[in-house]
Amino acid sequence: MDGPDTTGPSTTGPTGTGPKTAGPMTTVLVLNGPNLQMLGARQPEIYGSATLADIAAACRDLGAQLGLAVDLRQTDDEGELIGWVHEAFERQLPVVINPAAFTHYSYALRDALAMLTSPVIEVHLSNPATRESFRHTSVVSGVATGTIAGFGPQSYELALRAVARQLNGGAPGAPGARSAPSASQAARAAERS
Ligand code: CA2
Repeated sequence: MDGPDTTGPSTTGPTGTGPKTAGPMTTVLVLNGPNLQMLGARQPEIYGSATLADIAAACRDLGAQLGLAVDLRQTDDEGELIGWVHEAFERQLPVVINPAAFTHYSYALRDALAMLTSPVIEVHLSNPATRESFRHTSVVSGVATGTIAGFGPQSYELALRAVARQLNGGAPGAPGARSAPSASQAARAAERS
């Protein structure tokens, strides 16, 4: 499970078996950082027994219900991950991202995510706040719309639901950084549309 999913749709209109919601499907990039291809094989006591392929299938199923075409990717390479964030910027796509260990130290990833004007949901399978102290810092959280952690594979499903809500105007009373974009973010988004 790595690299762009070229088997699935990119951006597409509804099909006969497509979304229950009306209108074209929005592609959401579900990006995964280093070692997450090992899910299901190691440390099930921390990360559960589901594989990344299981998570991808569940995300695609839920995405179809929400009108989202899920493009799930994984890489161990920081540069490749940042390249995918640049792609999200160019295509103005929402992002769900489990940055794995990059969460805790990659300022380069943070800077890339900070460019986005689309929703960015940080997800974690485990709850890093309950683990070693080095995991208590996320350099990504401050530029994410929101963070969902500790629910195992369900974290991804909750994140997709959050994306769908954000694309429909956001949840009332939840003024996330990106549900109320800054003036400069809004200006950049307007320039590119
Ligand atoms: O809980 C999460 O989702 C994490 O992002 C997972 C990262 C960890 O560095 C973060 O602190 C929290 C680790 C991903 C490695 O995944 C493995 C899966 C199975 C076996 C070994 C590693």
